[in-house]
Amino acid sequence: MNKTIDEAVREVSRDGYTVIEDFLSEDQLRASTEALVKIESQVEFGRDMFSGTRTKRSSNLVGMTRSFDSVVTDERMLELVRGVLGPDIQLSISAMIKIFPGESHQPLHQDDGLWPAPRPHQPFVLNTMYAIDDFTEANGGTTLVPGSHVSTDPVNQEAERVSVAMPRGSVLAWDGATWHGGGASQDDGGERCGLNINYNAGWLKQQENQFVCIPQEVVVILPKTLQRLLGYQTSFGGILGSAHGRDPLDVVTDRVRSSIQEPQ
Ligand SMILES: O=C(O)CCC(=O)C(=O)O
Repeated sequence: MNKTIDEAVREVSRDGYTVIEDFLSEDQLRASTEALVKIESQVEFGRDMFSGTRTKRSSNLVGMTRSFDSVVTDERMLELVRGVLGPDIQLSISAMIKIFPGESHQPLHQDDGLWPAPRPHQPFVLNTMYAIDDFTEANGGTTLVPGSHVSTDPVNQEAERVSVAMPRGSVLAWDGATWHGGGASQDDGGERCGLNINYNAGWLKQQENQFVCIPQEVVVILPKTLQRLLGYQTSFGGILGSAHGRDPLDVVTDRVRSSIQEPQ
């Protein structure tokens, strides 16, 4: 890694984003690459300017395969997420975004605009994009408007964007308030596959409904850190998010176990 997690947290706070090189291990990269090749072969290009007519997307990756578990639960990343959002965090959405040659700039937007909170507000969304290919200005590397996370007004769509160039295995992390968008890709720019894992504060609704996307029979066999990130957790001393006054993970585990034991 080319910086410490503390430095990365400070950059997100100051600039709205950070890039950490050499983040993914060889195993994480191999597993992610292999899984994304399969996933990508099953999806079509988007149909509008926002999703990108030369972009392929797939979401609910955690519901599809176990290949990304070690990335989603990577302790270094969770330290970064907690450093920005505070201790109570969860997974919001897991997705693939692959841009192909000929794509145009995605409109600038803020990812935390899904939650109608007046600005300025504390950071409550922290998004990541892992470079599964090298990201370059030519192949649609993510673009951002530095410092725009503190703006209370919408930025101009013509605002100057910084294009993130980062080698395969790096990760870009940004405050959900930072104005950004997928980059334009030149005809000879090559393809750019990104693994997009987004987190939000544990007290918010998740972008992707993890309780529906991942069957409870699967949830109970996942690593504890992932179970908690999916939302099977409480905060405020066990009050917020409880189930029948209990830890929701205990309730789900008991339910799945008893359904397995009961004769049909
Ligand atoms: O693909 C990218 O680099 C960013 C995509 C993005 O911001 C989005 O689809 O919301």
